[in-house]
Amino acid sequence: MIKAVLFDLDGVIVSTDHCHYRAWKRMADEEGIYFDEKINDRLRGVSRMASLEIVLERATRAYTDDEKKELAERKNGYYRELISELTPADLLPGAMENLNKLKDNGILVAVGSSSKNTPIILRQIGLDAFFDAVSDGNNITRSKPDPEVFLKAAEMLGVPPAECLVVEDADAGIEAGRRGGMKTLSVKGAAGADYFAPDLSSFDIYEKIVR
Ligand code: B16
Ligand code: MG
Repeated sequence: MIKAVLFDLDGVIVSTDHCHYRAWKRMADEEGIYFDEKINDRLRGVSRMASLEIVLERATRAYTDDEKKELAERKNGYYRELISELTPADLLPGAMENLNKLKDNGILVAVGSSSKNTPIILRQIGLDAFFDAVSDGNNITRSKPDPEVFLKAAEMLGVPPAECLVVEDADAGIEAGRRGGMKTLSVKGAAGADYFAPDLSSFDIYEKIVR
């Protein structure tokens, strides 16, 4: 029944949360905008410009569109500096084991990420040639919770959505998978999924769901 597994990147395969946090925090501090970990949690799975709008909820003045573009670019520059230090050791526990087991059993694997930095992150963690398809922030016009990123991944693989499983750490990502007509597995407590796992180190996707 399940022929392909579509993995979210940030929070499922690798954790760049702290990199996003430090980059947004540096930009917000420079602008005198209050920002903390709790606000950062709301940015999980959300596109860069939508994230900026959340950060700017605490701003004390309005920003023009050009200024917003500059703020997003500045944050991304800081973020790029931080992710340039990622290595394969930053893969989240259980991610590689699950990916290898699925592949070894003939299941297709893809990335479905909101991040425009997906190609850089995959290169840093040594997985740039691993996946059967990569759908990311560079090939979509609508961000999660819209299903576009996962529908494009399924299309690249040539697998009907109903035969795909989406693995996500964000509520927006689970909603995207569901709206795309896919089965969903939540890690780290994302809400609304068909299946739940605390993290991938204690969960064998092939044995528990696919097989
Ligand atoms: P970028 P995912 C998402 O990745 C992150 O969770 C989210 O925090 C970030 O704002 C978004 O990518 C866009 O990232 O600025 O690199 O394009 O969880 O969908 O893999
Ligand atoms: Mg994520």
